[in-house]
Amino acid sequence: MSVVLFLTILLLCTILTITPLGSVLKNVNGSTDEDEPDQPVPPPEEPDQPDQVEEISNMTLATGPGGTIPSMSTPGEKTFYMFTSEVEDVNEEKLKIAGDSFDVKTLIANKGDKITLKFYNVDEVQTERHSLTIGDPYKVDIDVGFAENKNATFTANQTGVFTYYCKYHLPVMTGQLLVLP
Ligand SMILES: [Cu+2]
Repeated sequence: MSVVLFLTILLLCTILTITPLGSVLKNVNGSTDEDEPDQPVPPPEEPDQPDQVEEISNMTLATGPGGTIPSMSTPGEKTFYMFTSEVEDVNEEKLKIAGDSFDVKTLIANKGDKITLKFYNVDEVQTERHSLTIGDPYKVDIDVGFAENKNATFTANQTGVFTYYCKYHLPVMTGQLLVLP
């Protein structure tokens, strides 16, 4: 009888020692179970990642045939594309001003930059001329008729703020060229 009792106690002790281990193991598993709910969170992000890659690849296709995204800033060079623009609903007779403007109203460059201005007359009125003119010291005068476009290139040797304007639509059709030191 005492042997049976001893065996029973031994069995109970074994169960008691194993059970905490089991629960510890369960806790370890439990902690990974807790991590698993986080794992379903990334899957919603995963569909986004292909979209981002797609967008970037589209940008790459749109901007660079070499497959890299160009920085669009060549040291010492700046190219500006400028279009004529029209402010809608300007009653020119009542206000005594034109509704014309440049689409870009501020140009920023560094001293020494080789600046290229590309000016496009996109005015719907066929008789309307526009100019992109800068006085001293740069002496730029691009004059374009209907659907024309022309370029001008100069070096920004002098710092300061310089007004550019259209000879035909003063004083409203103006902008500022800022040349930083
Ligand atoms: Cu003009």
